[in-house]
Amino acid sequence: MNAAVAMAELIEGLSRPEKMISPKYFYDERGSKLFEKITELPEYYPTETELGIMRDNIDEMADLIGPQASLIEFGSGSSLKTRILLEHLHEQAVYVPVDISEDHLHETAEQIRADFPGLEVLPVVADFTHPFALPNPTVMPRRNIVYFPGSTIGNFTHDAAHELLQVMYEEAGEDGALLIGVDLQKDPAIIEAAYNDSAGVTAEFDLNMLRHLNREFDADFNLDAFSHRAEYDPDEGRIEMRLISGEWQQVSLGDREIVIEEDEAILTEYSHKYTLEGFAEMAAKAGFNVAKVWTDAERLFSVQYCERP
Ligand code: SAH
Ligand code: AVI
Repeated sequence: MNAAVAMAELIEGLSRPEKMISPKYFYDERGSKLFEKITELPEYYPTETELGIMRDNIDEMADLIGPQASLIEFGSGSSLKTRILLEHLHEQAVYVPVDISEDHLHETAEQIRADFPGLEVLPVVADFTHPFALPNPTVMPRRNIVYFPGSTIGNFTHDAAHELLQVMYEEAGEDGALLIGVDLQKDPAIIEAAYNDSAGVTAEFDLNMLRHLNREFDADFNLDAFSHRAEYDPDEGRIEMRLISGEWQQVSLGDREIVIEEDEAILTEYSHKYTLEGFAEMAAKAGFNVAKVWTDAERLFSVQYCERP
C-alpha cells in the first residue's frame, strides 16, 4: 500500500474519540511469525478446528470446487490450510495467495512452489481492503475460487465485511465461488481464553503492532508502557482487543503529535463470531448463496461454500 495513504489512515484512526489502529498493522515479518505461534497455542481453538473440518470433508470440497480451478486466497499467511486443498483438488491449475506481509508471503510462496511442482503460484502483495489487480495465469482456469480461511472475515465490522464479500463476489466471477472459514458464537469463556493465552503470545502479537509502526512509520510509542486486553462483548458477538497505555505519552507520527493519556486504550482488533444464520444473511447481501456448511462436532467453527446464484 502507498505509504502516504497508510500514514493518513493511521492518523485518522488515532484521531478518533476512541483511538484505533487497523489489525492489518499486526503483520510485519515478526507479526506473521507471532500469528503462526498463536495458531499452535492450546487455547487458540480456531486453527486446529478448521484444519480438522478441512481434513474431514476435503473430498466433498474438492468435488464442489471441480477441476482446473484458480484458488485466490485472501490473507494467505502461512498457507497451512491451503495445503490440504492443494493436495486434493482435481488438476489444480493456479494458486494466487494475496497478503500484506510481503516477506512472509514470498517465503511461503517459495515453499508451496517447491512442494507442488506444476502448480502456477502467483503471489500478490496487496492490502485487500483497497483495489488491487490480479495476475493473469498462463493457462486459463475453468473457474475462480476465492478462499478466505481463518475467520479473518471476523476482523472486519459488519459493514466492512459486507464490502469485502462484494469484492470477493466480483473476483469470483460468474461461475466462481467462495470457500470461507467463519468462527462461531459459543461459550464466551472459550473465546476469551483464546485471546488471553497463558503463554502471553497474543499480548506480544498485539504489542508488535506498535513495534511495527515505530520501525516502519518512524513512530515512537513507548512499548513498555502498554498492556494487552481482550474482552468478549456478547451483545456485539465479538472479541475486542485493546492496548492500554499505563502512562501519559506523546507519540510522533508523520507530522503529528498524538497524545495518549494514562490508562487510555487503543482499539487494535475486533474478532467477530457469527451464528450460521447471521453469516448467511450477510453473504446473501453480497450476492452469495451459502450452498454448504461444514462444522466440527462441537460447532466451534465453520467452513462455508458460497455460490453465486
Ligand atoms: N489465512 C491464514 C492466516 C490468517 S492471519 C490462516 O487461516 O491461518 C490473517 C492474514 O491476513 C495475515 O497473513 C495477514 O498478513 C493478512 N492480512 C490481514 N489484513 C490484510 C489486508 N488488509 N490485506 C492483505 N492481507 C491482510
Ligand atoms: C487473523 N484473525 C482471524 C485472528 C483472530 O482470531 O481474529 C487474529 C488474532 N488475533 C488474536 N489472536 C489471533
